Amino acid sequence: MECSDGGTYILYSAPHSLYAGRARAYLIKRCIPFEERSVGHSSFTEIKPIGKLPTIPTLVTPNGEVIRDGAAIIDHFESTFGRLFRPISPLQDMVSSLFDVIGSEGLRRPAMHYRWNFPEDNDEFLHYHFFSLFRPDTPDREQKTISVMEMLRTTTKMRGVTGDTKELVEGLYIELLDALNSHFQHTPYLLGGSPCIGDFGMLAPLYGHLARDPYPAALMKKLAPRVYRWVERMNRESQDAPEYFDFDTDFLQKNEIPETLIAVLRVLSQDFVPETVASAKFLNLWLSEQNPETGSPAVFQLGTSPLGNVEFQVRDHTINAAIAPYRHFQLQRIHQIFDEVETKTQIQIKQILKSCDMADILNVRLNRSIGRKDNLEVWLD
Ligand SMILES: N[C@@H](CCC(=O)N[C@@H](CS)C(=O)NCC(=O)O)C(=O)O
Repeated sequence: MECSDGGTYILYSAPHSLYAGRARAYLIKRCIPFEERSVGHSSFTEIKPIGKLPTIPTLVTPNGEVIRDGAAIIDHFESTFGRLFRPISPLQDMVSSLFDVIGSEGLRRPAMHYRWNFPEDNDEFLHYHFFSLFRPDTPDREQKTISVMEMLRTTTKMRGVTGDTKELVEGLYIELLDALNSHFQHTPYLLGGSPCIGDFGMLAPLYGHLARDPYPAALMKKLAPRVYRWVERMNRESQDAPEYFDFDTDFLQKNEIPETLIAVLRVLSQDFVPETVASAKFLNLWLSEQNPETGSPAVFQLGTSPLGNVEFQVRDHTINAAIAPYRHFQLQRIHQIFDEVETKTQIQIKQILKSCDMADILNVRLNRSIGRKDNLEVWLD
């Protein structure tokens, strides 16, 4: 199968970035030749205006196309060079897409908490990484490093981690590690012998923050060795699954969704569903009041939350988190998969979502769609 258009790609990224980890793993698994560059590289100045936001990952293809956003980078390869990591079975495709959106949007609380709330263990390591983003001749390099780190530390609260919710966030994360660790007893990847789109989404928080920063890395190694091995495996070109002995390299049998994976989704549903329901309610009201122009941005700069916050309940705790339309943008794929299949398959999808307490996800739809134009997520008609 043709994998790429032959030349070398440039990936603007950073070793400690949450979202860059997802795109990097995809390029590795797809055997795409690429060179990683820092956002501090002089060439990024020309790329930034085309990417519209200075976020990583941003990819430049051999013919000069600039693609900002991890999901868009993956979609580019899946649609241009062949569908390799999106299962053909609509049930598996739906589960894979669900893991993708939860990985990229639903695990920011543990990812931020375990990065920023353990300064004694993490800060020296993080300082090295953030300092290294700036070129050595950058004026006030140290001060700039501290400012970036302090700005990002505030996003922990923005996502809903406070003194009142900290234990809940930790409890849910430990349950997730436990459930994933049990699942990986049976298969090397979420859906069998090959990674799916959902593996890449889940890798975003589970690699860049949770498997690398000193405090959570130790926790993962100690509590969930199989999850740690999956993180390693996802960053290697080969299947890297010797401990599964003769496991093949395909997805599981048509339509098979293992019970251990349902158990993982059940853990994830606990805050993902109420947050998504509350966020959709908020945004639908906001859309009817503000009626944003078609083509206006539905994405904002990191550290800002211009739309406001929502409150939702998880196990008797109230979480207050910033609104991010992006999760609804990604959920559109799940709605599209559901809408396009025959009734019999729709019933099976509903059964699976019900069994993992995610039935509401199908009904949580915004009154306006979100699309992508010139590298930005924008409101459509
Ligand atoms: N939706 C984007 C999010 C990318 C993102 O927020 N990346 C972070 C680093 S992990 C970033 O570049 N932040 C810098 C900024 O927003 O200015 C994606 O999936 O690629």
